[in-house]
Amino acid sequence: MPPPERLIGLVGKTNVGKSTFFAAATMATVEIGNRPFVTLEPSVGVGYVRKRCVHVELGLPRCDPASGFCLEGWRFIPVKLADIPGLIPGAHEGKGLGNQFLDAIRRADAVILVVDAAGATDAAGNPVPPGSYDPIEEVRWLERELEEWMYSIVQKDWDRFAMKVSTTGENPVDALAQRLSGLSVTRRHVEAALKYAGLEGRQLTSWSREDLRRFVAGLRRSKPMLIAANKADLPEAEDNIKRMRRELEYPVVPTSAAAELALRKAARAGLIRYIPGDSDFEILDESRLTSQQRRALEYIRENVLRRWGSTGVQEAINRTVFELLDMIVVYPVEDANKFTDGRGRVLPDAYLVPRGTTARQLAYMIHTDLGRTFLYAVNAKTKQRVGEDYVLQDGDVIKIVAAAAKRG
Ligand SMILES: Nc1nc2c(ncn2[C@@H]2O[C@H](COP(=O)(O)OP(=O)(O)OP(=O)(O)O)[C@@H](O)[C@H]2O)c(=O)[nH]1
Ligand SMILES: [Mg+2]
Repeated sequence: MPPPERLIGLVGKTNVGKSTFFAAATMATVEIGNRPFVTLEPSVGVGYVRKRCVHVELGLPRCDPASGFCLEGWRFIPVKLADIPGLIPGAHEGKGLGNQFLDAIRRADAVILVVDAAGATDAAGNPVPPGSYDPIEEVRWLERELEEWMYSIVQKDWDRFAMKVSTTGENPVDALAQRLSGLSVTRRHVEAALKYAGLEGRQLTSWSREDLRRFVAGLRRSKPMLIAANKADLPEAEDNIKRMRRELEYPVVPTSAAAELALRKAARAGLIRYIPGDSDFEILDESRLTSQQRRALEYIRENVLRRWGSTGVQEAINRTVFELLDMIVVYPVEDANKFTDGRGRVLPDAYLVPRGTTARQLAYMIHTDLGRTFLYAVNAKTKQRVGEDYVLQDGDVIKIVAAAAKRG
């Protein structure tokens, strides 16, 4: 069984382009519209990180991905994305669509906060002239809404929980991690939040409401977050993005989800050659373009690709996975000389695993039996044997050798 796919939640104010980002990244069909609350239910789809494929480094002519795909030497490895209905200030009190659907990000490993960097929508998501609304203000109240949502989950039955922990003498860190595992909060996150709140070593029963709030503030920070400064194609976005980069404590990636969606559609229709994440595209057949299509493509080239280097959608996903979640890519194979699996497929699997994963842990991800009967691994690039504690490096190609079993 391959490692669980990472889940990235797309969160933000209503009418900022979350569904457009989702549609561009997954090529799924979802409703998009310039008014508040178009999306009513969360949906999950498959997007991809983009990385140079190891088949290029190994001098192989091609590879055979079992999932995802490889385009001109770029390997696209699946990650899950969740498109979530939009928020407005007061969502935690039920305003707009409320915040029940934030439950969709409970299991999210990281969040891309999609923000209208052009300020073209007011706090309630109504269209206004670009430049009218401050995206930094948007980020600040979104943080508050996320925190209120988490608080409502954490404080539920708190007194009884605190009492139980104190009477059973359970380790509070373990108890909290257990209690919050549904928020994909781990022991490490709990420790960081306790430290942030200055509550290390304090009895849970002695916490005041204020203490609990500070703890939740710390917890919110444990959900890694990146800002997609969307609508970056509009001229009003430029100064806002500069300010956001200066003032916000999150990575800020300028994006034009609308441009990415248009480019992917044009590529799929065979009108242009464009690999998601590229800094330019190539028109394949001038004669098939309407003048309107040509103008739209020119607009994207001038206002997005030349200005920002790419549409930013791929960069936002890549940085979320590789920087915020600190994942690396490893390629398990069964034949360390041919770089194939048992069926002769070249480099079929590209696993996203946390940095620090060992050879033995990788074996377990492939198959529990393989983990149990692990003997040693072979680094297929160097043909060297490595032991169970070998820490995998980004781009490693690894063969696992196990006892008895034929597999490996
Ligand atoms: N200029 C510009 N407009 C965009 C961009 N991305 C999305 N839009 C437009 O913004 C509007 C809202 O897009 P959606 O993707 O439906 O927004 P949403 O955040 O999913 O909104 P709700 O689901 O209603 O909360 C649409 O008119 C999109 O065409 C962008 O990068 N640039
Ligand atoms: Mg939507």
